[in-house]
Formats: sequence, structure tokens, C-alpha cells
Amino acid sequence: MHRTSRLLLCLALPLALNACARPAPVAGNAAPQTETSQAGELRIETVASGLEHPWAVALLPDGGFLVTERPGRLRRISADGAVSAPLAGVPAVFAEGQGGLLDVVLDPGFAGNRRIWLSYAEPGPDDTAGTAVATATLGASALSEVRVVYRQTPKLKGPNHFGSRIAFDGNDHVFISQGERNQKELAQDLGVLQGKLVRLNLDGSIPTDNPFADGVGVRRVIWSYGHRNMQGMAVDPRSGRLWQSEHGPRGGDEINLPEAGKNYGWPIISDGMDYLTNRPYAETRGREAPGMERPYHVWAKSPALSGMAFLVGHPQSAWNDSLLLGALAGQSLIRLRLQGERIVAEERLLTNLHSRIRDVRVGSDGTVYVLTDEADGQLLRLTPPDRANAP
Ligand SMILES: [Ca+2]
Repeated sequence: MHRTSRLLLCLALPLALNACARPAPVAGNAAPQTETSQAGELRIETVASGLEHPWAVALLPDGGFLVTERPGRLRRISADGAVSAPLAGVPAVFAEGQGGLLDVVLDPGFAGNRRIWLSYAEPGPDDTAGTAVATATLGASALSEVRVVYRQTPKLKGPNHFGSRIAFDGNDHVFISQGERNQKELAQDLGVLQGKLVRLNLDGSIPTDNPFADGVGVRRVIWSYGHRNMQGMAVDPRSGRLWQSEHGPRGGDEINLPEAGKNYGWPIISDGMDYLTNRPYAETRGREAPGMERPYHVWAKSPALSGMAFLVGHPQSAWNDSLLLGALAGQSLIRLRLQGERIVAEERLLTNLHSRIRDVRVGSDGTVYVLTDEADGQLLRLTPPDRANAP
């Protein structure tokens, strides 16, 4: 429905007030905007708006999109921006605080099996919740064959630090990022799943070559540990290596390239603030310790990182060889310029939107898609500058 006619309906029907409390999802009709990036002019179009705190976008082979909304809705958006009603069959979610419906990605075999993967905060008894991942078959208006393949246990009370992103290594494994549910000491406990990056086979079973597969009293699904709240993850298509981001405590947001069995330090070491003393970790517990990994890259002031995506293999694009990251508190799209795996420069884009950026994905043609995390959230299409026109 058009915005104006919807407003009139809302005014005429007081009983509809509840439905009028927020905008309905609509196709974008604003004229494209432009912005000057360090590498040339960037074009910005609104594909759709009125999405309620959209969390993740998956790019469908037909040019359309699947978008999660944190309160628990999954919608299909056509290439021209038409937004569907919520799809039926989505698992129930714990939609409080940072919880709700989180990531959506297409299965590596999607073209043949129409399977998708969803991560979400799964409700448990007594107001507890935990990160979970389900697979499902995508139909026109509903999901079918919904199957939970991963559950974080134990479930805990509290609305924060669920993660979560899903990424495939191209070698029949899936990585699931999550958080420590704001119970930081758990991140060092290999007997629980909070604060761990986990790795599964695509059928949900545990790989026999996981680093703790033979351990006693440890969770065999763990890949790496000592993580805080991992809301960004992507595999570098050039190397097949997994990159991950996590929120630091009021400072010290990190990028890591997690390796099997390694300890990424939380809450023993950090580059952020020690909440107990309100002083920097650097002055209290420290930023490094034996047997623990320093971040691969770290920000002293937290951008509050969410989704991430590589833009590589597009030599015509002036943004080729970049890592793109959504920033929530930082209200921008961060572009890290890469030389190989080395981060050599940073620029912040979309700052004029004054919006939290929740997710970013890169299409097969190098087009960039971004979600703003707002009550009236948008799906944006960014056309990066051509190398031919770069300054
Ligand atoms: Ca760390």
C-alpha cells in the first residue's frame, strides 16, 4: 500500500492504530543518491523500505532477496522491490533485546535443493533462550521441512549476545557464530557453547576432525573459543579462510581469522574497557596473554560491527579487494581495502544516512546490498565506482 493512502486509512480507522504503529514494507521509489567515495562516485538506491529491524539479507538467484526481520519475520523481496507477506513456517523466536530472527543464507546446493539456513534466538523454558540454527526448504510463501541442526546449550536468561552468522567453507562444513550471552566467563569454558565458534557438517553432524572431537568433557562441535559476541562472518573467496568480527566491551571491536582449537582471549584479554573497574583492559587484565590470540585487526573505539562481506574477483570495480562491514553505533558502512590479506586502508561510507548498518552482501556482479537496522529499515543497492572512472 502506498504510504499516503496507508496514513489516511490509519487516520480513518482508530482500531487499526496498532497496525499503523510502524510503516508497512514497500518498494523503494526514491531517486538514486550518489556519494563520493575515495575510489570514485557511488550510486545508492532504495530497493525496499518499511522493514522492521531487518537483520540479514540473502541474494536469490532470480535477482530477488530473502530478508529477516528481528521480531521473527522472513520476507521475500523481488528484484524490483515488491515485498511479500511474511513467509509461513519460520521457527518461533525469542524477540527480546538483541534476540530474534537473525541470519539467513542460501545452502551451497540451493539451486538444486532450495534449502536455506536461518539462525535465531530460540526460546526455552522459564524465559531462557539460546542461539539456534535451522534448515528449511524455501517455497513460494512458506518454509517446509524445517529442521533444527544446532542448539546452543545450556539456554540462559537475558536478552543479549546471541550472535549470529552462518558461513560455509566450500568444503562441506558450516560455521555458526554466536555470543557468550553476556556471561563472559563462559567464553573460556569448553563444556558449554556460549562464546564459541562452532563447525558442523552440512547434515548437522559433527566433523570427526574438529579440534576437540576427541576431548573429554568438552563440546566436540567447538572450532574456537574465547569469543564475545560475533555478529559478522564471511569466507574469503580467494583463500577459503574464515574471517569473523566481534563486539568488544566499549572499545576493542575485533576481526579474527579463527583457527582450529585456538583461544581468542575473551574475557581474559581485550582491547576494550574492563567493566569491573571502568578502566581499559590495557591497564588492568591486559591485551595479551600466553596461549591466547591477539585480534587480527582491532578498533580502539567500537564501530559495533555486524554483517561483513568480501568484494573480490571484480577487477572492473574500483572497490575490488575490499572487506565491507556494517557498523551499528558507527552508523556507516566500513570499507577496508585489502592487499592480499593485509588491511591497508579504511573508509566510512553512508554516514549521511545516520542509520545503523546491520548487514552487507555482495552480488555475483559486484553490486553491494545493505540493510539499515531501524524500525523503518531499508534494503539499499549500492553500485560501486568503476575502476575506469576512479579518481
Ligand atoms: Ca579477542
